[in-house]
Amino acid sequence: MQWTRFCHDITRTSLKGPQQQHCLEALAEAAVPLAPVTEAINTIWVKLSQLEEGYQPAARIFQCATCRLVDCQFPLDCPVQDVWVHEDEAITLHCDVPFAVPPDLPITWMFAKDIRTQDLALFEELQESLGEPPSLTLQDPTLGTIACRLGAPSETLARKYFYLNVTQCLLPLACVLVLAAPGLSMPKQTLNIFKKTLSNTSASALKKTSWPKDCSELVSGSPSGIYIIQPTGLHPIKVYCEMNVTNGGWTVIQRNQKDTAVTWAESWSTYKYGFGNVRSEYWLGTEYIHQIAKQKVYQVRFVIWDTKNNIKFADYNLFSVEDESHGYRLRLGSYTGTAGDAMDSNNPSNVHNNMKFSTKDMDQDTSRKNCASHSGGGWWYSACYSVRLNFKGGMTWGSLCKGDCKSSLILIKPAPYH
Ligand SMILES: [Ca+2]
Repeated sequence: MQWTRFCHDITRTSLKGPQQQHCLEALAEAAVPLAPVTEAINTIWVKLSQLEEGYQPAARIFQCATCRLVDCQFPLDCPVQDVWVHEDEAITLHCDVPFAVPPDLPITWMFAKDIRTQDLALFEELQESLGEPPSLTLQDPTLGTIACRLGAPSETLARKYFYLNVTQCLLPLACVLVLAAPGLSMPKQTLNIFKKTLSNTSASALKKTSWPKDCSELVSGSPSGIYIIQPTGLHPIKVYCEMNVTNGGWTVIQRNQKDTAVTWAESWSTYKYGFGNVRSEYWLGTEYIHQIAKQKVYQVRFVIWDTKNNIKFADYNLFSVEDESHGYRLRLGSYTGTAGDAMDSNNPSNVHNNMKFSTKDMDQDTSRKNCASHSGGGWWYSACYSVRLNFKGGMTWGSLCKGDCKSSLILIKPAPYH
């Protein structure tokens, strides 16, 4: 039973011990007035089990210790996100959540020094000063956790946590946090972490960061791995950069394997902001893909491992995704490659180029039925597909491998000038 595992993780005692018993009783008691919580806990466990990089076991325990309250109805507010502070760089954190926030919803930013936790009792509230965003100066470089709470303290709607890693703050430097909340005026929608010298502490000296806008802007010679990028107008996001193939600089927007634990059967909003583990299977987020690809002229490479694990690829010399109001419609240029031009077939019933994105709760395909419900995952469905990569249990790429492709990878980077 899930609760048994829960309580064992929380109490670290034997399965028959009194603490374990107490924990189980508390969970049972908490579940009575909140029947959907059990379901929420199960959902969260599945999601958390998919998240490893940047998510701490201790945080999971705290998280799950409080899941019997109302806080975790929205699984996406659960994971802790690492925030790295580098010299002369600033980070912008958004307290955004994948659902509409009422304009009068109270927002509280909080900070817990030196600890990595999701226990709100340990946080200090950061007071907003009149006329400017609330801020916190860290006198000494320190670790800590930043929390954003949406809703009244007695009735929390959602929380987000950011773990501040300032290990790269050098001693003569201090970190200043400038806080803001969603649903308010633009300057208040974000939390900015600035780093500056002690001799230059005026707020006007705060400097905007310059994270790479995509993986192609990483320093030459950088290895493949996880990086923070910040597309223009967006908060920093974590992505995997593929730096080894074809001159590197590729931003990985999708990765999947036949035996993935990810179901891929997610909602529109989950696809919008992404899911999975950047080190293994993941979807970067339809909105983020759109935001990255609108910065410059991009190309895309689909990499497919076929049934026999041969690597095939399909390049399109142009790649863009329209904005959400246009359904995240896909636009591809002309094809070269070894996998076959399966995204842009001549058959209108299974073409993907120029199609809107569809999920099980957002049918924008050209079929009478709901392709995403019927065929799974979220994709640029027509009626319905010749390519199905966002799928658990074997992907499809045209006639190359039908439901038994081993792995897939979708990479984008700025197109070379011709
Ligand atoms: Ca339809």
